[in-house]
Amino acid sequence: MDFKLYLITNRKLFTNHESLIMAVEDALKGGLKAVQLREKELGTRDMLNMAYRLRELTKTYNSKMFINDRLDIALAVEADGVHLGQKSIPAHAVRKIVQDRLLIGVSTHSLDEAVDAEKGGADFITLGPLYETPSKLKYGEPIGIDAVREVKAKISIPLFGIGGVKLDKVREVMDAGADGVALISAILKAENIRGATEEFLRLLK
Ligand code: 3NM
Repeated sequence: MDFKLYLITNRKLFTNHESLIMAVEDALKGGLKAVQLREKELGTRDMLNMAYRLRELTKTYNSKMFINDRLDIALAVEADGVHLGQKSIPAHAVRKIVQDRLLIGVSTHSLDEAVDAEKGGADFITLGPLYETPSKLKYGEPIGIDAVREVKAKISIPLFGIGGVKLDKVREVMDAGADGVALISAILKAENIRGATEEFLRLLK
């Protein structure tokens, strides 16, 4: 994986789609090289339109783009990859369709899920939530930083720590053996999105 910072979108933090796109562009200007369009409960056509916009932008800034859950949209816009949840079509089924055309990321929350993702042919995983997140109910209780060490000892694909990762947690996550961090609010809720992105990238060097 040629990136260590993985930004995930959430349109609910913005008043409209355009301001989300502009926020992602600010992060790209700060040097972001991987973004995941994760827009649950958005209509297929709206999502496709956003994905096209993001594809254009990520090409301009030489960044990878992943689409959450929707393999059809990932294929339609020629994304770099698809990011699967535990309820998505599983990695092995996606691999059969796309072979090496798309990268496959999988969200995992335990050692078992991580091992399964690797067996299924995932290229990388996110593991979390490591820390408290604003939407605790959605992602469950924090699994803690030691989970990173435990999982890294059992898998060989890259792991991105996720869930409540802020600037002051980066060192701890990387010291536990993670290959990078994945996050939403520490960048998308920042006053200065470009500056926050630059700061994360500096710490991840
Ligand atoms: N997935 P923030 S935690 C999208 O544990 C997501 O799989 C998680 O947002 C998981 O960086 C999470 O604002 C939320 O905490 C990440």
